[in-house]
Amino acid sequence: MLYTERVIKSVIERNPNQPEFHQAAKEVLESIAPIVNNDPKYEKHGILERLVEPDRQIMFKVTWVDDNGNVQVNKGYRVQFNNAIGPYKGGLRLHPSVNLSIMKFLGFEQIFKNSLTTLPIGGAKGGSDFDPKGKSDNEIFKFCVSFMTELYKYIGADVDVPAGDIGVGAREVGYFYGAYKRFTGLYEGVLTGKGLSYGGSLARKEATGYGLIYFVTEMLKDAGTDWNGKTVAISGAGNVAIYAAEKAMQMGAKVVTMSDSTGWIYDKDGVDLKAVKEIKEVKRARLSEYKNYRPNAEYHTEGNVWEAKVDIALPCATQNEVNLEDAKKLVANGVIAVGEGANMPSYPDAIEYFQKNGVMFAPAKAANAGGVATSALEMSQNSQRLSWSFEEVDAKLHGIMVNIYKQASSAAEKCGVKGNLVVGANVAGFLKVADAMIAQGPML
Ligand code: NDP
Ligand code: 2IT
Repeated sequence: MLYTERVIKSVIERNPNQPEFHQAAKEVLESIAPIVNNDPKYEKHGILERLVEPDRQIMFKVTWVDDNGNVQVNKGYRVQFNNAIGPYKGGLRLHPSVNLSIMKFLGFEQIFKNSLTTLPIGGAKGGSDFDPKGKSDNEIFKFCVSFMTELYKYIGADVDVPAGDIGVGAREVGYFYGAYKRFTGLYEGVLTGKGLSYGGSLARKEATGYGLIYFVTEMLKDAGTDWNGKTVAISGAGNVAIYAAEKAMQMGAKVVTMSDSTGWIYDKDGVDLKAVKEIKEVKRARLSEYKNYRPNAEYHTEGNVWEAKVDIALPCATQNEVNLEDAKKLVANGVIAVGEGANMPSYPDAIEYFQKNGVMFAPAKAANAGGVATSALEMSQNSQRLSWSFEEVDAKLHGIMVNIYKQASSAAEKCGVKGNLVVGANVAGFLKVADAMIAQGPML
């Protein structure tokens, strides 16, 4: 059995009941198989066995008292996967579905994504099964402080730098940061996605969504086309979805769908983003309210956004939200490109179906790397004790996304699978990390 096949088998055997982690590991290992199986140095250094085992998995109890005086208990996690090329870096997710499998798939993906950014950041992820929905501001604060009573021991500006993800935006990062500062007495860049008044970076809020559009722009350009006049389906209505929609519109596209966990909107005239921002960012309400702003739009609780006839699809909500059936619908409706804003939003058979049907496919770890890349720019600004203008950060983000596209497409070409950015991104991300691991010896 080939080296990569043996490691895939052992990942499945040694990590039972972690389907998301298996899925992420399998995709990376299958992509890099031609390279790794043809050069004995990787096996000699045990690179794959070391890569698929996190350096450390911290699991802890988070207790807090709700507004009714009841004690609540949640599970807290931080998976520090790999720090070969820089301090651990990756978001914190607050969602009831969070479990170790999801933390590990996200932390594993983050290693290669962060490598692709060309910036010095390792891979990690954390979070909790806490459900922020319907919680008061006071409850969110109490949860965040309690979470940090444990997490602060394991992080630091040069150790591990968390940020936002699902359920964690500027408000939560602020509470985490205040608690960290109180517990340690340190005023340092230990988190990114901070508010602008205390060390945050301009353009970090927009970065993942804008970066996704910059990446897809390069992919479209290679095919001789652009966003102008294209119809776009976006899932999600959170941080990534909103700013992907904003930039796509600036590029001349018409976004016709968005969704949240209770339903989805179809607005044939183009989504009113101001309304979506008010509903989701200000009121923290449900997308069903969209009809109050645009009575002619459709709101559905059945089916999903992939039913809409569009040219470009951008899944920006969560993992495994595009299955084979969805892929078939999109292809039948003439989709030309798919860009993943969320992490691992497409099932493997859906990706295969897109690729077999000539749909351009921008994989998450390349296409959504703009968020973490701008987090790394926030770290740079914090270290310098300076802050850069919006234009400066946005220009750097743009350059990084163009560079990631070049890395992924040229790696794909070198591997003999021109245009396969899944393989290209995995190979390009892997090579740098493996090189750094070999150079530093078999310590971790
Ligand atoms: P947000 O919490 O801001 O938004 C998430 C959106 O997706 C919400 O509209 C939410 O609906 C919806 N959603 C979340 N989970 C589900 C679910 N299980 N089923 C249906 N809808 C769901 O998160 P982000 O926008 O930050 O993150 C979205 C995706 O992008 C995630 O996969 C994340 O890992 C990824 N990502 C985020 C980055 C960032 O910088 N924030 C960077 C790179 C990737 P509702 O409002 O009802 O909760
Ligand atoms: O998935 C991701 O890349 C993020 N949630 C952003 C992580 C970060 O450290 O900015």
